Amino acid sequence: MSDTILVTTDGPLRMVTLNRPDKLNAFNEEMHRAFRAALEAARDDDDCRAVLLTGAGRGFCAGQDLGDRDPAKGEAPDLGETLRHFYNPHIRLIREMPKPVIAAVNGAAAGAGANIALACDIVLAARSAKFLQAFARIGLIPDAGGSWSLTRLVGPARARALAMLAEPLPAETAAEWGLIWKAVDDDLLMAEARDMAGRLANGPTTGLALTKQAILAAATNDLEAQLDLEAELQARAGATDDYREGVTAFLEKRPPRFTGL
Ligand code: LHQ
Repeated sequence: MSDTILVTTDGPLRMVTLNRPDKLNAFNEEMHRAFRAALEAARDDDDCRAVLLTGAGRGFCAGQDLGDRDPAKGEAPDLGETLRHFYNPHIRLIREMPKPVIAAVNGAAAGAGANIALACDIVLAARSAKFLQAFARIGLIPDAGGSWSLTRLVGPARARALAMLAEPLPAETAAEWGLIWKAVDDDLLMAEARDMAGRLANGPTTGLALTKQAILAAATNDLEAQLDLEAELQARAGATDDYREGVTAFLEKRPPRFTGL
């Protein structure tokens, strides 16, 4: 098991830590493989009911390790293949994970590192963290789903400026603009993120998974298609043990004990 990704388990909560702190957790191939394996394991383990993603050291993730994709070292690398093989599967795994994925952005989130955070369901960031679409600084376009997420989260005017100017966006502005959920004091970030992720890990997992599916589909559906989808997904949510437990607990005026089933 590679030490570029650390995985710990706390009951139903899985914590995944990007761990190349000397490189601000930039991705090399070993880390790509370990990250994918950690996401697949979280997806496939029914005892895991939420994932908390963060970075070791002072950064969250500086995107691709540029030393690993240096065009000056021989033949120019095929970046399309890097995306198809590595980043695109990461983004699909996060978006399609049938349980909540929370990002605790502890420091700089740059390039694909920023866009991996934006693929998560809820993003908390330390007040000192910054989001940087660094791509234009090296002649590239936003990838790892960034051109899609940015445009939908903050609209095309802000997406274009963020991508073309490649200026760092402070966490508080990111929250004001709706790019992320919340900026919190640096020393409170991990406690707040663990608390939130722990609550979600004890939540109605199937209903939460269907919720993220509905919101993802809303990005491309028209209202008619979305109403049909809501009816279909709600039928599934309504058939869960957790729906029965939620209603019973409400009527009995006690907190629900969800099992995720
Ligand atoms: C790094 C990196 C890094 C290597 C910091 N690589 N060492 C997809 C397809 C295929 C290929 C291309 O890419 C992509 C997607 C992408 O992600 S493209 C975008 C790649 N990322 C960037 O361009 C960001 C580069 N990093 C930065 O701009 C800065 O490091 C930020 C603004 C993130 C942080 O700045 P500082 O806080 O001033 O830290 P620093 O620059 O001093 O970095 C600390 C160390 O980390 C340093 O190493 P050193 O040995 O000098 O201490 C950096 O060289 C290293 N590092 N990012 N991406």
